[in-house]
Amino acid sequence: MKRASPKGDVGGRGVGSAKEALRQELNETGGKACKVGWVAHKSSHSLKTGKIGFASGCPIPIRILGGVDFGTSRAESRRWSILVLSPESGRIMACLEGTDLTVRDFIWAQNERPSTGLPCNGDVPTSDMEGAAFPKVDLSLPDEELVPILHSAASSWGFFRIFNHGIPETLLDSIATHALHFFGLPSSDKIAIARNPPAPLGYTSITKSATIKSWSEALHLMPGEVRIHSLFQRVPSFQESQSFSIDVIKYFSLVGALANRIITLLFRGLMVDDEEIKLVFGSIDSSTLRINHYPVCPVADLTYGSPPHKDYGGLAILHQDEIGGLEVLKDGHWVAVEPEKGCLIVNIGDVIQMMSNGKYQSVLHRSLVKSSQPRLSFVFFHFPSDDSFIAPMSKLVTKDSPAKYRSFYMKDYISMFAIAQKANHSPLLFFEESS
Ligand SMILES: O=C(O)CCC(=O)C(=O)O
Repeated sequence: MKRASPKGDVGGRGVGSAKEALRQELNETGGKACKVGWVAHKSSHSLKTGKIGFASGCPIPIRILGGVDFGTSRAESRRWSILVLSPESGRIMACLEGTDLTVRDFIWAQNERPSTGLPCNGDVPTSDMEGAAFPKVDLSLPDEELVPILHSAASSWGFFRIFNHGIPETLLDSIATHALHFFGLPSSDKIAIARNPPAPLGYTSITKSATIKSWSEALHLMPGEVRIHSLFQRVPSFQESQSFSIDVIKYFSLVGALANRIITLLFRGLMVDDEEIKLVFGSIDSSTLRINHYPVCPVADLTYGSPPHKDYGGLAILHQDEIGGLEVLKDGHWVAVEPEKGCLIVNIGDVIQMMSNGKYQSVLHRSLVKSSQPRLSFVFFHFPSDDSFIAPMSKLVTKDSPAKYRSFYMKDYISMFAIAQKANHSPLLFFEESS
């Protein structure tokens, strides 16, 4: 195979001939030549005019599909985009614009890849543990029946599915549709609201998250009509921003109430009074919504959409589309959480682990990406407000079960997050009694 230089000398073939060349390749090799084609292009203008180029830095087999004149500017030639083409149709399935990265930047070390996984004790890792029944909870049951069910699910798995949760399917679908339109905008539009940590709101591009090698882009939102409206005003091309904002505001209110109900019932299962929980989780003002978009990935088995992590807030409630990719670590095995229409997925975060004095555990989870389809998920993270005082609940601290954690104000805990993230652990580790 001929490798073209970054200056692009392969001669400006159009999309039609590129598709034809790809089809021919696939025919000749019995469809094994390549799963996806990688090409670089200069700008969306050259894309529109049908000029596509060559691959670079790609560790999997590459086909030269066509050529493009990269112009004379060096800077311009470095701002490549990555296109993923369907081998069947030659159709463009994903386009990551304006990135200096190569696919290689997303590849994890051999022993950290999804197929090798985390502690599997030498067993062959599996994404679906035989006999493991991922808990599923019907929230239409009366509270007194739910208390032991939720207690059992949270104690054994730290993760569970919920249905009959009261959030309309139409609202979930509408948020997903609007979000996909947002992610479909040119990156130059999306980065108008680029998130600048510690600022909590905004867009994170695949480029920005590359230090932790996540094949994902995300939109981070917080409650507050004015806050959300003014954010989207900065993206005029996002024409449905108003209806999206209305959906998001409605969702915050519904999912926030849902999270509070679940947390209250979980703590009832530990004999903790509702009022004590309300003091910490009564408001959703510090909670966030992260909408994750995982584009089609040509090195899906070598990278993650979201690498193994625990959630450091209180409780998370996730909605995923029908593609699937979420996996939870259970007894040393990664278990796939299959998508199920109408269900949401709940997991315990570090703050609830702390308040329950370790009775409920925050569990490692990860999301995988696909080489054939993009995926969308959105996660509501329920955080206590910054001035909340967090401590193991007094009823759960006894002579036989001493406090495992030192108390903290939420703002102090959050301020440790950046340091903790660099060391790849939870800020909770700083507050363990033994440390
Ligand atoms: O998208 C997923 O399946 C998981 C997302 C997640 O864990 C996160 O955003 O923290």
